[in-house]
Amino acid sequence: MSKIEEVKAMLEAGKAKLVPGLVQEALDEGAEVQTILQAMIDSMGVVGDRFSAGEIYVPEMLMAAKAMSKGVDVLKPLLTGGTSSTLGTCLIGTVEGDLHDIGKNLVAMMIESAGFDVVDLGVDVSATKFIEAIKVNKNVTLVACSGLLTTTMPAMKQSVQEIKASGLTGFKVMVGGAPVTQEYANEIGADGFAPDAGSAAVKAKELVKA
Ligand code: B1M
Repeated sequence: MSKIEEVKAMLEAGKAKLVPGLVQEALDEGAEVQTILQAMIDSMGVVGDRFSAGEIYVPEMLMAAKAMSKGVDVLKPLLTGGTSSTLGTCLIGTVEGDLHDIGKNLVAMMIESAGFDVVDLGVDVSATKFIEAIKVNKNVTLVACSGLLTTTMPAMKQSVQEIKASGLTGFKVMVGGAPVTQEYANEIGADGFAPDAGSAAVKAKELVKA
């Protein structure tokens, strides 16, 4: 079994103590950072499929998520470059009712490395909390809303629409997450959408420079 296959197997088994060491070993053997990251993202897909099939339950999903986070911690210094921040502040959060944060954390990391100061509002972020954060943080140029559940897509819509109706200006609003599409982003009035963390960083720059 290759080192990356071992990372995948241990992540899918929720072995949070073993995954970081295996990720480091994969790096030491010369595996590309993006290859390891993609392997871990694929494994979370496997975990989701097993959950859908009733083979595992929420605690196992949670353990896999913890293992993924620990693995990402090893990659983080290699994913984020040393760009000095000049593009302003990006507020990011997972929308109200939604506790998924792995994708949001990856997006935050990539946006930070693209040259933004990132303020992470965490998970279960209401429209009101987004708006308050726009008011209290300096030079907010981007608000990024993540959502993983179809049931919380209305909360994403509410956030985007309340932010837009708040009268506050000087920033763009971007959305993303597994159930979100460009069509949905257009429908709810977001300024931008990206399907993954890499393209989120590209889109973020594009939006604030426009
Ligand atoms: Co949940 N969960 N979960 N879960 N979970 C999913 C999302 C699900 C698809 C699993 C399944 O059924 N197959 C399903 C949603 C179904 C649906 O809505 N259609 C689901 C469900 C049902 C639930 C619960 C309701 C289960 C229950 O309680 N019965 C519950 C809801 C809790 C809540 O939020 N209120 C729940 C709970 C959990 C855990 C807490 C156990 C855990 C999350 C832990 C954590 O995040 N700290 C968890 C997990 C781990 C998953 C899966 C297995 C993995 C998610 C993940 O981290 N993926 C997931 C199955 C799956 O994704 N296939 C599942 C890896 C991550 C890197 O990808 O987050 O998609 P992702 O992010 C990507 C892109 O989406 C994009 O870039 C990222 C990186 O490339 N992206 C953006 C994300 N945000 C973006 C923002 C952008 C741009 C791009 O711009 C702003």
